[in-house]
Amino acid sequence: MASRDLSSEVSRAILDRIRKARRVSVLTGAGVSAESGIPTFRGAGGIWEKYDFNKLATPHGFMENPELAWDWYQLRQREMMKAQPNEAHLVIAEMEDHFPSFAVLTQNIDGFHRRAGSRNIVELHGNIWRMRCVRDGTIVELDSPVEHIPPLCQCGSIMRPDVVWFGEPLPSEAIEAASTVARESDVMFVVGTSAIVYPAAALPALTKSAGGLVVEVNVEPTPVTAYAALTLFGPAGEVLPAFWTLVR
Ligand code: BJW
Repeated sequence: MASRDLSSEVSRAILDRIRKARRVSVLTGAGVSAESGIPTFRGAGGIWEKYDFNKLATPHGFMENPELAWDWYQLRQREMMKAQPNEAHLVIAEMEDHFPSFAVLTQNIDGFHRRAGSRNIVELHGNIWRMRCVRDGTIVELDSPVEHIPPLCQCGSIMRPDVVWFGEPLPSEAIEAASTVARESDVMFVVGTSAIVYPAAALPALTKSAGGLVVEVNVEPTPVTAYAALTLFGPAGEVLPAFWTLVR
């Protein structure tokens, strides 16, 4: 398939700013993994159409029925284990070698950025390949889907996925690091996020208000579209490689 030509959509001034940028970040959401076959949360065919987030992605829902939540996380671990990072993850990893300072700020828990070769990654919503004891906070790293549901800690308590559910604070070091990166970014790319879940959704506005350039990649408009210098509409796995060809 011929790659998309974006030359008429991107101004020379924007290309110049990106080429001269020293500090660059990429905020990613579920849309960046969509072409790997991982469903997004919202919109047609999204996870929340089929599953009730109150039961699966809140601390209260989990404690009411840990088996139900773990069944769902085990299913997702199996899907994510089988899937591969796509062209968008790979181009984002390639970008890291091009700029003096570069960070991936991801809301995704799938670990695909690391698998694609990105190194400086801030995971805002945790990681599906870690679990945490609900009583003593012991962390266990996983390299394959959980076998027994619910998994138990050595202390006898239930383990939970080490992810951030609604109503829970983000890990303070992650949101602090991401906020600093956002404020200092000359350019932030915002890729495949609906940009409605806070506090991550506020990061592009930090870049913008500090004088940085916000460039969005999405298949549809989001709240970021209103203030981005440029939105490239289309699947990230097609748009990002074509865009990177123009910049390099
Ligand atoms: C493509 C594409 C392709 C498709 N190419 N693009 C009002 C104001 C402010 C805040 C709140 C409020 N009311 C409630 C809150 C708080 C709440 C919140 O923001 N709610 C909003 C929904 C209103 N936030 C929280 O609760 C957070 N915590 C918090 O605020 O703590 C405060 C606190 C402080 C001190 C003490 C206690 C509390 C926590 C949020 C946690 C979110 N967790 C989840 C689940 C993670 C674990 C898991 O995966 O199992 O995180 S929910 C889900 O949403 C997941 C995602 O990371 C997150 C964001 O979604 P994302 O990634 O943007 O995906 P989608 O599906 O929404 O969008 C996909 C996009 O891709 C779309 O735009 C598509 O068009 C696009 N796309 N294919 C490019 N091929």
